[in-house]
Amino acid sequence: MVLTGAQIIAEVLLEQGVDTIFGYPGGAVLNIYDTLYFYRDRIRHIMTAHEQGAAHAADGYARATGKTGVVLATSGPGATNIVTGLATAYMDSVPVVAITGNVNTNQIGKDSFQEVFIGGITMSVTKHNSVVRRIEDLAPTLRRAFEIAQEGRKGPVLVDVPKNITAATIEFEPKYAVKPQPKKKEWTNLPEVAELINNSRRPFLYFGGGVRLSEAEHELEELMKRADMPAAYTIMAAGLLDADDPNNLGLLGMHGCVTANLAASEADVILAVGTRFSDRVALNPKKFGAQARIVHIDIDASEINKNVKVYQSVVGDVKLVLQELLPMLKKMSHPEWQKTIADWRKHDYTPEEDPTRLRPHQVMRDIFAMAGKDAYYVTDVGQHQMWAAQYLDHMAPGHFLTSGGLGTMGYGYGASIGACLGTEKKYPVVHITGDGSFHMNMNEACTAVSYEVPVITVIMNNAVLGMVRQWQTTFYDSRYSSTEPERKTNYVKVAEGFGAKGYHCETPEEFREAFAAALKEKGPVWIECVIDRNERVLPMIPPGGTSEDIMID
Ligand SMILES: Cc1ncc(C[n+]2csc(CCOP(=O)(O)OP(=O)(O)O)c2C)c(N)n1
Repeated sequence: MVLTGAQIIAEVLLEQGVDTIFGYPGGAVLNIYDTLYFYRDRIRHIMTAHEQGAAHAADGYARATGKTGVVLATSGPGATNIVTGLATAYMDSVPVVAITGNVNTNQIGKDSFQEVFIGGITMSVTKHNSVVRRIEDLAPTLRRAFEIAQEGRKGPVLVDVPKNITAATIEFEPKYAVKPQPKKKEWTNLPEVAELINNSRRPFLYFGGGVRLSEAEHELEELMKRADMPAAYTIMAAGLLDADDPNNLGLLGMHGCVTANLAASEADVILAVGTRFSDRVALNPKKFGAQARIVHIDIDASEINKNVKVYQSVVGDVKLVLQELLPMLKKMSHPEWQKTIADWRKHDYTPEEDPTRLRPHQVMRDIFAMAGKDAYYVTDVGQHQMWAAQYLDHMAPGHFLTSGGLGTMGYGYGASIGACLGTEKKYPVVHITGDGSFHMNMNEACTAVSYEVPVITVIMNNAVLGMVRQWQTTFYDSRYSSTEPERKTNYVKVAEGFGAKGYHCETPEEFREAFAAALKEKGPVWIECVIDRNERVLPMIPPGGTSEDIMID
């Protein structure tokens, strides 16, 4: 059948199983939007308040469903508005396909109205991108974009489509999309890796988001059990382990648990799985795991020896590698190592309870107790993000959504909307934010209202840019330069202005009441929690530090 470029885009989306996309219209994508009008019963288009929100929504949708998220934006400012969303997805390996409109091919390179070279701009924050210059390339380029987004290490791909290409016509042949599957390889050094683990007296497992992406939670738990291997994780894997598992040492790195960081320093073998030794974990890459032989298992060969030099490496899908490794491991027990760890645990940081005011760890625990394991928890960036990672308990796999790599303030609301719509509003979605971050994305409340998305936003209002201010307290002699903005925002009124519900809470009792009411709402709710501006995220290791530099007060 002969179709226009715009129709081909819609048809390829359907081929790929896409039923929801996030975007914002404009001149260069008018043909696409006109076509979407005719496909509206099969492709749901969610119009956000801002293209950045749409990009984060596509990301949240992808993280929550495992499918590829799709964002559509017009040329020029529409395209540049999605850049932060793509960079966020890129850093956290999230499969997203971005379709941008552009000026007609004969206007490219002439500083035409709303022209930017989005391919150049996004080159370093996408796995791949292309400008479609001929109608015959449109369907294959789009299909390939979906493959690349899901293949190997997942990530965002951008396809830029000039307006005349969306109007041009060509014969279109439908194809069945096949989702790329992880590939088995010959991992010849697995017996050596197994021997290292079998002979270790102080083994330590450190894992990240790759475990979730390859759905290897079961294999990971099996490994911990069989090798009696204490484990710690990055923020990308927060909530994957049962909090009561005796081998769960908690978060690792800058704001990680004392025990986890000490264990990394004292281990004789470190198995790093689906992770990348980021500077938030290997704060001092030369000293990270100084006493250990390090084995790195990761899908991306370019991560091997990038930040930390390792003794052995296995490049491949984490689940498949672990499935082969497990039968080679002996059933071990390490009573001495476990005793040392138990002693360290006594020094782990525990904040004090206070029933009269809102303390961050209590709020997180109350949220988890009321929303439960199956809720989705989505954060913005700052102290509240770390409190969420530290104190939310054992979540269902993939139910903790956070901008780990880029640290994007403003990620949370869009991502929450994407997660909630992607999962057909089946689970509570709790958006945990700070007052600073929320001022970057609260405009998306209108999207949540329009589409009746029942996201519960908990605003941890310390009236300051808490995380930056904490650094100023610690490293800049408490000179609070531009971190105390003295905003006068009345969250309850603003929520109501958007057509949402708002609550203001100052005590645990008020919070629990508001949260219980919010869980019953059909639309978005904001709950402002007033907390002290001097609350800090502890423990903390300064950049470049080691476990010797852990601060707990
Ligand atoms: C887009 C963006 N701009 C700036 C920063 C730097 N930054 C990191 S945390 C933070 C403060 C966040 O404040 P808030 O959202 O109120 O959270 P809190 O730390 O108080 O919990 C800032 C400014 C960032 N991460 N992202």
